[in-house]
Amino acid sequence: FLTSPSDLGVVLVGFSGGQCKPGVDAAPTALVSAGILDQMRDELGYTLHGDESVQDYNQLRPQSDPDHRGMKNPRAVSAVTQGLSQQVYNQAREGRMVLTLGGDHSIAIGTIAGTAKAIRERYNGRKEIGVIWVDAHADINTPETSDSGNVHGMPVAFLTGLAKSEERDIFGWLEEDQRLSTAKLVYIGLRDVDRGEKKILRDNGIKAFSMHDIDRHGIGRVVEMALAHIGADTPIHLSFDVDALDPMWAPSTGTPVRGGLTLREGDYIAECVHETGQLVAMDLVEVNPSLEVAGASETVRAGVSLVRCALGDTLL
Ligand code: 5AB
Ligand code: MN
Ligand code: MN
Ligand code: MN
Repeated sequence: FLTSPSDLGVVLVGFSGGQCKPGVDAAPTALVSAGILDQMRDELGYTLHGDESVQDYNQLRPQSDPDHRGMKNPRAVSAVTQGLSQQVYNQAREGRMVLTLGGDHSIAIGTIAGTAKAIRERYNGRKEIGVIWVDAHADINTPETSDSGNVHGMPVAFLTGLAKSEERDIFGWLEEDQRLSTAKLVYIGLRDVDRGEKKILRDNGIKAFSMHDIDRHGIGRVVEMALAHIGADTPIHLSFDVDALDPMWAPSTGTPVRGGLTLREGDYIAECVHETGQLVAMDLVEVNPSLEVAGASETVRAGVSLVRCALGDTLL
């Protein structure tokens, strides 16, 4: 599905406005300092494209940004994700794999909108992307079902059109060719899903593998079923929230939930997605080096490992 398989578009997003805890904007710098881009170049052999200096997207604050339908920082998150959708689209349009390092998970509104549009164009509207969303959370609240008002808990609702907006400066810019079908979405790792979200998942028949499913079937079978749901003919965008991992492996994140994936299970998901040859884009989000500082380097290392596995690092 990639026309230039050894070219990697890199998007570094220092942004924290989709939630309330400062520090998640520092993740791209921490990941780059840990050598993630050097490893992509020197060990995995990619040619890198895009701005390798981290953009401070927190600067992009509208003059006035009052809550809207309960959403916090709605115009800021909208402006950042709209810009990102263009940036990711520009890279994907060249046939490159696109790697985005966040930032909180609200940024996936932009990254997935960008790949969705690029893939539709590449196949003249005959193909759409599938998304594998690896997370402790479903991130499918609408502004109305959300208790927190944090947009990082809503990206999937906006991307699928389950949440819609008429205001151009508050996600009204999202167009049909930037959207994701609920049928082409699959979750792995869920264990903290809000009541309203459970109803949305049920009502729309969305495929989801919780930690319970992983305990029952094992990670091998779950990944097999998830990939079968997406289908071998479908380009994949992998959106990986580091909080899918158990806090034992990734303590430095804004909304940790115990009982999660081991690092090996996370790496295994990423390796299997790579093996399909269908991966066209990956997000790594929600690393917050300023939380649980003792475990920050562990969390960063876990993030580097997940990206390496998804982009083709092999054990043997
Ligand atoms: B994350 C919660 N469902 O909507 C909400 O980390 C948590 O991107 C969202 O997965 C967690 O605020 C968002 C309670
Ligand atoms: Mn999460
Ligand atoms: Mn998330
Ligand atoms: Mn989180």
